[in-house]
Amino acid sequence: MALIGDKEYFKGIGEIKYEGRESDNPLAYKFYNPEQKVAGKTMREHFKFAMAYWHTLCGTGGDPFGPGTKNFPWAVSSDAIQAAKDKADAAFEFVTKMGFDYYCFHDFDLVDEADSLAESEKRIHEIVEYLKQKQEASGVKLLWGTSNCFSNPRYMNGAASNPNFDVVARAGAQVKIALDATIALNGENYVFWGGREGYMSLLNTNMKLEQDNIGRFLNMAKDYARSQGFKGTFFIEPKPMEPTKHQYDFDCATSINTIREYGLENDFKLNIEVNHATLAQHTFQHELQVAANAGMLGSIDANRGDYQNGWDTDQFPNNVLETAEAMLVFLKAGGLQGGGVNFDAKTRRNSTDLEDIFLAHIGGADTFARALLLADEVLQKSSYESLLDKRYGSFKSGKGAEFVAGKLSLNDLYEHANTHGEPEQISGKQELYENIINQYS
Ligand code: XLS
Ligand code: NI
Ligand code: NI
Repeated sequence: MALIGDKEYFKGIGEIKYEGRESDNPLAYKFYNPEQKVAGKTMREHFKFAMAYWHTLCGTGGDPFGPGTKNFPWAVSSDAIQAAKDKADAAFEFVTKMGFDYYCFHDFDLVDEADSLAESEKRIHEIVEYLKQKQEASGVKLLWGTSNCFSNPRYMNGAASNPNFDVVARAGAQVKIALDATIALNGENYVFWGGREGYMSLLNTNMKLEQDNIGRFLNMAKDYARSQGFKGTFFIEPKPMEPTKHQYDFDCATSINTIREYGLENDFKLNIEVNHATLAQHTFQHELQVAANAGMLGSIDANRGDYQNGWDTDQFPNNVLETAEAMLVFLKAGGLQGGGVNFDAKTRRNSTDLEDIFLAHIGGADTFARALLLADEVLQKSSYESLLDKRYGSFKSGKGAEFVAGKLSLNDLYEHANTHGEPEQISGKQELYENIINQYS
């Protein structure tokens, strides 16, 4: 591990290896075997696991009731650039030790925002040069970049949807700088999560203008990035609420409408987060399927919520059966288009050992790996596919096939119904499907 010199942050932890489910080494993969092939691709290729800079390096555990609890040894320098370099060293040491290939960031995860736009841009340039060297030395790549246009108080009324043009322009400048950074680092994708793009009360909101402004803004960003040679995919990351009451990118279906309404369908796909899906009262697999149906299954933010409360708790994935249902959709859709599986997840406030960050990511990777293996077995060995096929068998021949081919009129349906009597009762067999998933777990 040539990268890591005397400045090792995660001391006593070496490279995390696959040891199989019999291993009792907590710092080893039990199911994630990067080179193992599943459905024609290695697990490494299927997942493209990524570390989220914001949670892993910046999130010290503060909540509305108290400050951070975690003392990160890379967060000590009072010099912004030095602190940013220390953080980058810790980031690359972590990703390398995990055996992951990717990381993701917001602009101001990399380095603290300065007092002026010009100084902030200078800082970003400096840290991007440093990251370039780190990428080259380690082979670690940038899955996506994004811009934090929601934390600074100037964005309290939104960024691209702000009622004040000056703020919209400021957000534009920030996105331009973040795009430049992403392109300079060969970022494979660029994400728009609509932080405060939404509203709290319709009384003071011109929704039509705000949404049209978002459409204009996204088109400008896309045109600029393309003019700079960016070849990757743009993602919208849906979320129904938090921080605003009504977010404009509520869920996948809503975001697909935004993409189509503003003519972005050739450049944009979706980045789907588990906890955002459940906040929208959907399942994660539902959201993946909606995206896949539109050819927009781009990337995943892996985490999970909590059954007993209703906010974005961003916990690490650990529910194999639920993830397996998602992996069924994932495999049948042929995987992700351009993106990967980014752990947008944080350890709990009282998980204060540096080791916990490793344990959390190992658990997340193992959950996805085990779920992928389970889903693949179900598709290969069980009657699942044939059951599903049989359920829709009436559309394969006769009038059903003509209906699917668009050859029937409403009158034809009327004739058919009149000559066929009461339709036979056919069970949906949900419990049988559920038992099959269980059988292969
Ligand atoms: C917040 C979002 C955010 C995006 C990136 O809920 O998940 O972290 O992934 O801006
Ligand atoms: Ni996210
Ligand atoms: Ni989130």
